[in-house]
Amino acid sequence: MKPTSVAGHGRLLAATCAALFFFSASSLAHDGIDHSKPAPIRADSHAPIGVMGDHMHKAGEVMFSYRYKRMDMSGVRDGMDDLSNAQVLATPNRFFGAPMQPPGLRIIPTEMTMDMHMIGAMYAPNDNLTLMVMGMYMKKEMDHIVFNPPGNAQIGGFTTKVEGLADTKVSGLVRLMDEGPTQVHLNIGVSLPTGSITEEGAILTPMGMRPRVRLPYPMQLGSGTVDVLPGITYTDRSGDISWGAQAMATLRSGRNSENYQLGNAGELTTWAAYQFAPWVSTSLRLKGETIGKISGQDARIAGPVQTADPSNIGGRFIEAGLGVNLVGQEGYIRGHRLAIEANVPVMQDLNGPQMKRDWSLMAGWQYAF
Ligand SMILES: [Cu+2]
Repeated sequence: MKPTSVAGHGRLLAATCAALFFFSASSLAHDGIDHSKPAPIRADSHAPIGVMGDHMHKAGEVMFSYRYKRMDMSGVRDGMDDLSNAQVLATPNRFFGAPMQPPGLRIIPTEMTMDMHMIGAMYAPNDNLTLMVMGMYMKKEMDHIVFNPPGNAQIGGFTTKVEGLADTKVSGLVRLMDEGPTQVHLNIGVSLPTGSITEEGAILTPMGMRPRVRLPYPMQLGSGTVDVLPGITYTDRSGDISWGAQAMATLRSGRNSENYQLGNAGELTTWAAYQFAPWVSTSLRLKGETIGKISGQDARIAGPVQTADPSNIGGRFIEAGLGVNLVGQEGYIRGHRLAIEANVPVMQDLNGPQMKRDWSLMAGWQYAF
């Protein structure tokens, strides 16, 4: 554009054009965005998909999400030491002395898989509060091998399977700080005991019988207690790099109907993400976790197997995760997010003989409007 008119008017026009040019040029240089398109949505404005309650919404916004998580476990470890079958069989049976209970463990879990389907909704009644609810449907499967009463011969194996609704989480995210990219909020939640703690299955005993019994603690679907879930989340970014951290606890209240309480748990996670373009970011995450032992005992859970002993639960874990976040920018895919994250244990120090974590994978879809 060029001013073409005479003297005074010309100079005014020239100044206006120059100002307009500078304004648009500087705004282009600043964010590199063509303003004829809708503003970009950043893939890394959400944490890696494995982090829950990481972001808040603006007043009136609603978000729906679906997450799928698969977790695989195998082998047996006590503390930091892997145990051979012979070492597991040499472990004293807590229930020895009761009818049909041999002195040592005779059933060894070999593999466990968990499949979780999580449906979530978020709603922000105002800018400083986001409400969140998450329901979960869970499937668990555990393979075992069984040894005869002296423990010198394997007599067979069996698999137990359960599936059903797990516990339901309801939380509120309360904004503490909103300084440009620097965001801090409190996570205040409760877990409601919608998951069953009386799941049963058929097993094979060392005597070769196949009774149907109450399954051990790791095969139950819920905690049976109302659990309080306090936490705090920090997120930040600079240019194409974003990062965050979250501390979360699970505090059990009282004992459940079967007279026990799962251990309290604490989790600390931190991540960093790099945005290649607004629609795609990749992340690296570290997670530290501590899970306490069970207090009390379900009188209907007994057997020569490590999982029936309420002191063989939990431990200390460090996991590393690699993730990808995608978000649609235009047309009908605008605002739809897809994300995936894989986690592997870096360290696991287990409370008594338990199966080891191998890996977990989470994939999810999210859409806000
Ligand atoms: Cu959301």
